[in-house]
Amino acid sequence: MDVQTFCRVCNAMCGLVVTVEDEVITKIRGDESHALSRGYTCAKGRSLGVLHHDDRRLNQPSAGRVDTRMHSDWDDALDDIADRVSASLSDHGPDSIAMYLASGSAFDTAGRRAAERFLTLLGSKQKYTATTIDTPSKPLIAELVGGWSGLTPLWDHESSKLLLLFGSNPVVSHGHSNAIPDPVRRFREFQNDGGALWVIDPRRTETAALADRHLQIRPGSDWLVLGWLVRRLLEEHPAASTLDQRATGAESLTNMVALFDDQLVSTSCDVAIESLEALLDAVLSAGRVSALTGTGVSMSANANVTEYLLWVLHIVTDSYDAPGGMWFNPGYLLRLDQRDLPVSDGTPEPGPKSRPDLPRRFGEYPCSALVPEIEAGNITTLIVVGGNPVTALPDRDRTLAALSSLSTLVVIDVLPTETTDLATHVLPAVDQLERADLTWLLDSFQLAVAAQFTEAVVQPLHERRPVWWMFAQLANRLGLDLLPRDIELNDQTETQLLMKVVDRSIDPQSLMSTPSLTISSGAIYGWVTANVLPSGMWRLEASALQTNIAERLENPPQHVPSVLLPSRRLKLMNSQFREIAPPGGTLEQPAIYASPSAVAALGNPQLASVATAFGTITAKLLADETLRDDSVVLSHGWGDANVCALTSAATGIDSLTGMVLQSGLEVELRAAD
Ligand SMILES: Nc1nc2c(c(=O)[nH]1)N[C@H]1C(S)=C(S)[C@@H](COP(=O)(O)OP(=O)(O)OC[C@H]3O[C@@H](n4cnc5c(=O)[nH]c(N)nc54)[C@H](O)[C@@H]3O)O[C@H]1N2
Ligand SMILES: Nc1nc2c(c(=O)[nH]1)N[C@H]1C(S)=C(S)[C@@H](COP(=O)(O)OP(=O)(O)OC[C@H]3O[C@@H](n4cnc5c(=O)[nH]c(N)nc54)[C@H](O)[C@@H]3O)O[C@H]1N2
Ligand code: SF4
Ligand SMILES: [Mo]
Repeated sequence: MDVQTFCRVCNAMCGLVVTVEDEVITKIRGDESHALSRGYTCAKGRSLGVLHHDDRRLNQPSAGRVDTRMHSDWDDALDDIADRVSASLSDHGPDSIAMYLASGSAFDTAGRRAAERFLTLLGSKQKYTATTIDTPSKPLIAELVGGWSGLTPLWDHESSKLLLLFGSNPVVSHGHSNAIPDPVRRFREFQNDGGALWVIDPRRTETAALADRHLQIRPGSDWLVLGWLVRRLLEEHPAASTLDQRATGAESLTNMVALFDDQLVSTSCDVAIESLEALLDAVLSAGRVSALTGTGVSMSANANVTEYLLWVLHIVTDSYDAPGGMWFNPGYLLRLDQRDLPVSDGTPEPGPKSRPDLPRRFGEYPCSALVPEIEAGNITTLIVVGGNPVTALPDRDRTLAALSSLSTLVVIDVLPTETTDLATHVLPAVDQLERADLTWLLDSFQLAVAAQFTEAVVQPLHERRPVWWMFAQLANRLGLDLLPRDIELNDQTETQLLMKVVDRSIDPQSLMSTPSLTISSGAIYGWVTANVLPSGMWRLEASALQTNIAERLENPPQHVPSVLLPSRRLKLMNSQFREIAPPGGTLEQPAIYASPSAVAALGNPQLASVATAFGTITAKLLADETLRDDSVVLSHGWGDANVCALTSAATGIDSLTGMVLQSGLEVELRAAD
């Protein structure tokens, strides 16, 4: 039997057709009828059957630290956790209980909603998500310039004529905040329709290989390219003359960008001025522009200023909320255009008790505060929902010590990880093919106003349970009303919980009765300008950022021997799929990549080490001709070769978002044979 469903590993959420025989998944292929992924899948999506049946899966709850851990039945495990939560509440108050919600929960609509509601019902403010590890500059700039942190500009893939990618590699990642399924075919179609793709990246990435132009800039210099571009566009772009009609703060901006002179920018970026002039010409001839950043920018020290100048670029060229530029997807399910959004001037709340200086924004504390809060004894109970903080947070050794010191660490996952190793309780979640679901949380990251509902493809194996069920059970034990009043705990609960979301959608009937993706429209324009922007105007003044840019201009990027670049691997999703090979395929292995001349300079060793003041990682060394000589790649997510051993809060925390800087670190590359 073939069942239509969709992949819930990454934002692209590709359509899948899963062949099931007697509850055994025998094949997974791309769904040709899915209007956005059009039959495309990657190895991860095709290996979900392997994951479903894998021997290493967590199949039963267990309790105790790893060396004395025992299997337990669900009732005992939940009773024990509920007792501990209750004791934490009465002894130390609600903020002693924290939750880390990450990639493995972002696509579990019922589970994610239940987990967040559980924390809210407890009255705890201790919410942490992966957003503050890799993306906080995006909601920050959206809030400062657009008034609401949830505004996500999207590439208008049907009408734009110019796409600029700064530090993003969608051919491998399928997009950072924009979901870009079927990337190769999609970029080729865009080019065949007259669109130009420019990639700005220190590595000649898989995406750069397809691009019309690649600017192989010095790491950390994107903001100079953008500042320079804005200066010239203010002088030469026709839309600049009407800037005062759509934005406030144009004057201070004009004064600030006057400092980006040709010589300074070209030298600092290590790019010929002719290439920058060609970029300017491309923008002038396209008129409007779509430009996106990825982790090469968003996890670096320059994240906020780069994102700010990127927004300025769009606003100066009148490219936001307008055809041919970028649009804002209100979401098929989220219906942002129908809601009163909490418009704000960007003033944060203070951070948690031990670190009030680490700002609380977007309803969560930054992940950089999690370990300090545990160390201070403020958090005694942590619940991890679909995350692997040991390979995601900076300061690996400090993270290990802090997590080990917790009196209760509940980890909800599908496989054993470095984090389940530290848990006091491990709860086995259903995998994505074992649950009904909806494309919900990432609704407004999609290339169309679209959504999909799926039934569970197979029954859960063993004692695996849905995440929503775990929190409903815990809530019951604590006397909290987690489920809506009209929903009871039975076989229908999962679908009923999802129906609550569907009911608010554009067309509930068609969504529930169509097994493939339902699209209501492509790009739509105008709702942000009309409903969200304060007085219909973008705010360019952002004085904290302008001051920051002025300071940076006094000390522009210079040559350093080796900089560590972040990079996704096609077969992995962060630390996921390290041990799950696609059918007929092989596993990914950790490796350090450096340019052929950097490798030769070390004497062509087999092994190399990458070191910072905080740690050293050794792995196989491979020459990679796509890299600049000053750039080194070691992807994150590995157990032994964990790059998080190299990063530390001491290397710098961004003061506006509390993000630890994990991209663009200066490292030392050494032979290790
Ligand atoms: N296959 C796969 N897909 C994934 C993931 C995965 O692990 N594997 N993870 C998912 C997640 S959580 C995320 S956040 C997204 C990330 O999605 P992307 O951001 O698109 O992916 P990255 O590979 O991290 O791309 C970062 C790029 O920045 C470049 N870079 C490094 N430093 C600089 C710099 O200073 N300036 C510029 N211009 N470029 C720089 C790097 O060379 C690299 O090409 O991917 C998602 N998709
Ligand atoms: N130094 C450095 N650090 C980084 C990065 C970097 O580039 N460099 N990248 C960062 C980025 S972009 C991100 S997003 C974070 C990622 O941080 P995390 O999201 O914490 O990392 P993942 O490894 O994706 O962990 C997801 C977990 O969810 C589990 N899981 C999978 N499916 C399910 C499911 O259906 N249900 C449940 N309950 N669990 C499931 C997986 O087994 C896995 O253990 O890490 C970041 N850390
Ligand atoms: S790109 Fe791969 S991992 Fe992402 S949704 Fe598609 S099949 Fe799944
Ligand atoms: Mo991420």
